[in-house]
Amino acid sequence: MIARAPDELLAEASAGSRTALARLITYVESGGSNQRETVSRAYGSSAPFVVGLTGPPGAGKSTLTDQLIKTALASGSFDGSDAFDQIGVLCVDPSSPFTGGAILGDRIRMQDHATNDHVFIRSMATRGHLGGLSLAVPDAIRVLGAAGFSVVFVETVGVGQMEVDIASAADTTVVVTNPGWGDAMQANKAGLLEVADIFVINKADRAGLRETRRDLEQMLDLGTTKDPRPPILETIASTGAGTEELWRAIIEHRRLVTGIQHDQHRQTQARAELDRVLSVMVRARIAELADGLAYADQVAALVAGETDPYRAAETLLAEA
Ligand SMILES: Nc1nc2c(ncn2[C@@H]2O[C@H](COP(=O)(O)OP(=O)(O)O)[C@@H](O)[C@H]2O)c(=O)[nH]1
Ligand SMILES: [Mg+2]
Repeated sequence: MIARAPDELLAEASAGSRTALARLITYVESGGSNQRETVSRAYGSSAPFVVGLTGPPGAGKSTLTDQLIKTALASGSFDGSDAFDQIGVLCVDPSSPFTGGAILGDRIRMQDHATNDHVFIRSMATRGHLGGLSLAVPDAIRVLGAAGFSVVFVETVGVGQMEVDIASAADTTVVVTNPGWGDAMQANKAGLLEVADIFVINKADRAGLRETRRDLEQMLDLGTTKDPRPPILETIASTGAGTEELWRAIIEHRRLVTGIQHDQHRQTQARAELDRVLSVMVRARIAELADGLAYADQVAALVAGETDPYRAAETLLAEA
């Protein structure tokens, strides 16, 4: 297959071609020169509003996203100032393979929208290049922005470093929990507090709601640095109960980051963007060094007791 040029594909994607859009996202997943070209072409366009939904498998993130899409399409930002008529969804689940059950489930659950002209759903996967999803997801968000999407939902699992990286690309991050998860949340406290702008207790139809709310409140009392304090909402995604309130809370947070917190928000995001790319480039540099003859020499010298690791590293960096 002949590789198409990113600028041509971007023009087609903006004109509504989903095939072109899908190809561009494959470019950013694959790395290399097409990724670079795609990002540099897409970067100047206005960024979409990005809502991250993160939480353990089975918490109800996809079901909730599905409900939020309906609300966003129907209500926009409620006051008529924004209509969100092009919505992107990026599903990131590194724990399940590209064709695995969870993703397939997501596809089926969101099937209503899959055939909807206003919604584009894509599962993201690493294609084995350095940096992987922590670069590909923010890049894909840019591509969607350039193609005219005004809102992008990003679904991620858990709160590892990669999810924190991805969360830093979101404007508003919703952490999805369930009743009965007090202990599980204590274990991840630092990560949750770092990323959450809004907490949701989904499956509010289940037992243990009150205890989970109390645990969350306590966690926020002790550790939140967010201003304003993240609200804790309750939803039953399977029926839609509470999802309009959740969308209102998301819109309210959006108002903050596009309003009085705008400059600070942009600074934070620009730093995070730069740090993500820098860290991938530095790691690539290390991999390159480790592949060379000089590196093998230093390993041999270490084994022979002729140097120490600091001297060895300094020698390698000086020669590079
Ligand atoms: N009882 C109940 N089940 C729910 C609710 N929300 C989602 N589910 C179910 O929980 C399961 C996992 O949902 P899913 O959206 O795939 O979770 P994800 O892995 O976080 O994306 C599905 O069977 C949903 O139908 C809820 O509010 N109440
Ligand atoms: Mg899901």
